[in-house]
Amino acid sequence: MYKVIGGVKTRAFRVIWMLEELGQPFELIPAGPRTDEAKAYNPTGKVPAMLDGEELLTDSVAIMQYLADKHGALTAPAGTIQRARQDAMTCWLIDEFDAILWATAKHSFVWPKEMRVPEIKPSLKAEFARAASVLADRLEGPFLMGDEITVPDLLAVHCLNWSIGAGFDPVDDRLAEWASGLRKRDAFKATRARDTA
Ligand SMILES: N[C@@H](CCC(=O)N[C@@H](CS)C(=O)NCC(=O)O)C(=O)O
Repeated sequence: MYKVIGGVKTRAFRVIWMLEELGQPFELIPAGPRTDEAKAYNPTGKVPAMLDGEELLTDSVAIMQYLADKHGALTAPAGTIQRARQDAMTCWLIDEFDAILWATAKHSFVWPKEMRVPEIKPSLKAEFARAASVLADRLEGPFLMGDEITVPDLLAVHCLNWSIGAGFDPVDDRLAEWASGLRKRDAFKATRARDTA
């Protein structure tokens, strides 16, 4: 059985959501970022990490894509043009969504006070809003890559939820509507339910 190290208030949410979508059983080992529990698995203290048997995997996006490939769902097959486009979308989301949110977190509470530059936050929020409108313009089907749900859908919705929690401005209505459709999925609800479990 898979073992996920982390909690749903972190990027581990993405991995748990993917496992729920795939219907794969897993054990959740609660561990906050940089805690001794996290370091017992991943020396950097970063979460999520995941054990597949004896093998430790790190980085939420790498783990999501590994699971999708391994179970042959929520992804285009490797070596196809669709997969290259899907991976481009994943990379774009890391650059334009995740990195902006993470920079905001670092300047809010992650870094020690003396390293924070709060004045940068309005600019990061504006950059995120611009990226969100670009994504809204790119929405073509029920999912980011068209008719099928894929890894970038989970990544993008997690980032949008993170942006709401971080007090960013609401995104374009088209994007909000698409995200709200994804939040109705049983796998999403099961993941969220772990927050209060
Ligand atoms: N790119 C990594 C980032 C992991 C990460 O930074 N996680 C945060 C919690 S969401 C963390 O563990 N932070 C602790 C630290 O940076 O020291 C991923 O997607 O898994």
